[in-house]
Amino acid sequence: MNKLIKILTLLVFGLSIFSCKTAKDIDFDKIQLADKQATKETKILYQRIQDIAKEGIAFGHEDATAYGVNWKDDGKKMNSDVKKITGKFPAVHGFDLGHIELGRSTNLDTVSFDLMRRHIKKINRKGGVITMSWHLDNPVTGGDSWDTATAVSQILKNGGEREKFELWIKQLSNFFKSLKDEKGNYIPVVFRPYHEMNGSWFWWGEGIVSNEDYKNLWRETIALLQENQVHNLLYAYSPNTVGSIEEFNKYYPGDEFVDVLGIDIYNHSGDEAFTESLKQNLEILKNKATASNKPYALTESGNNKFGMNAEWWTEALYPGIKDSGIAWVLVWRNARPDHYFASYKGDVAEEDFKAFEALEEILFLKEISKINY
Ligand code: BMA
Repeated sequence: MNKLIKILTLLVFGLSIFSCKTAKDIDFDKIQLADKQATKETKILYQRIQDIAKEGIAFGHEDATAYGVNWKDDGKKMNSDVKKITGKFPAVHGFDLGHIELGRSTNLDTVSFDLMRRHIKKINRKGGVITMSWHLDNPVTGGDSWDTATAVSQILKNGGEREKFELWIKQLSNFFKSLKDEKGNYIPVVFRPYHEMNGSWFWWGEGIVSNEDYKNLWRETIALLQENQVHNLLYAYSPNTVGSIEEFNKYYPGDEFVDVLGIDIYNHSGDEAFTESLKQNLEILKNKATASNKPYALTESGNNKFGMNAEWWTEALYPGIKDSGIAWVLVWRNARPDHYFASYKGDVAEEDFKAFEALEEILFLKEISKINY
C-alpha cells in the first residue's frame, strides 16, 4: 500500500513537472510588441494573457487591495473585498496613475503611490496581472481629466505645452521604472492610457480632439516612454461601448502601436440591455482582435445599482461574457456604499458573486498563477 502511494506521488509529481512550461517554450523573437525593446518579462506577460484567454476569463478589480467598502489598507496583511467573501484575490489588479504627472504622493483617489508599488510587487510575485489606467489632469487648464477644454493639440510635438507634457511623461516613466521584482527585473504592466476616447467626458475624447491628433498623442506618448527607457509595458487601447468596428477604429493608432485590445462596458440601461450590449460589443472586439492578431479584454465593467438584481453576476454579466474569448473582465473600484462595483461582505449580490467565482470559466489569482512560465 505504502509503495503504491509512493508510486502515485512520484507519478503526479512527474506529471506536474512535465506540464510546467518554462520561458524556453516561448519563441521571444516571434512576439512583436509596440515597444520593440520590450523586456523578456513583458513578452512573458503577453504570452500569459493569450494563454489565460484559452483557459477562461480572469476576474479583475480596480484598487482591489488598496481599500474597499468601509475599510482601507492598514499596511499589514494585503486584503480585498473579493477575498473577504470568496477567500481568493482577483487575478487582474487595476490601479490608476492620475496625479503621478504632478509629482504627488497619492493618486486622484487618494491611493498612495508607495502603497501601489508595494502591492504591485506582491501581486506580481503571486502571479497576478497588473493593469494601469491614467486619469491625468488637463495639461492646459490644470483642471482634471473631465475638464474638456482643448489640450491635445498643445501637447503634441511643437505645441505650446509640450515641455510640460514631456515632464509629465518623465514622472510617469519614473514610476514605471520603480516597479522591480526581487530579482531586480522590471515588473511588466498593461498600460491603458487615454481610455474611452469615443465618449465626450475626458479632454482626450470625441468632439474635443480630432482623431488624427488622438492617434499622434498615443504614438508620441509611446515614443517618449521609450526615450525614457521604459520597456516594461504592454499598451492597451480601449474605447467605451461601440456601435461598429468602424467606431472602434476611429481613434485606433495602428496595430504596431497597440498590444492588447479592450473595451469598457457598464450597465446603464438595465440587465437585458447590458447583456445584449456585452454580446454585441465583444463580438466586434473579437473580430477586430482576430484581424489584428492580438489578445483582448473587457477592460472596465460593472453595475452601480446592485439593488436591482441580486443575481447580476450570473444572470447579467456572465451570459454576456461567456465564451467570448476575452482574457479578463475588470470591474471598477469599491469606493463607498454608493459607488462600488465588486461585491463585498453584506452586499445583496454576495451569494451570487460566490456562484460567479465558482464557475469553471472564471479565473481568480490562484488559477492564473498556474498559467505561468
Ligand atoms: C471614476 C470614478 C471616480 C474616480 C475615477 C478614477 O469612474 O470612480 O470617482 O476618480 O474613476 O479612478
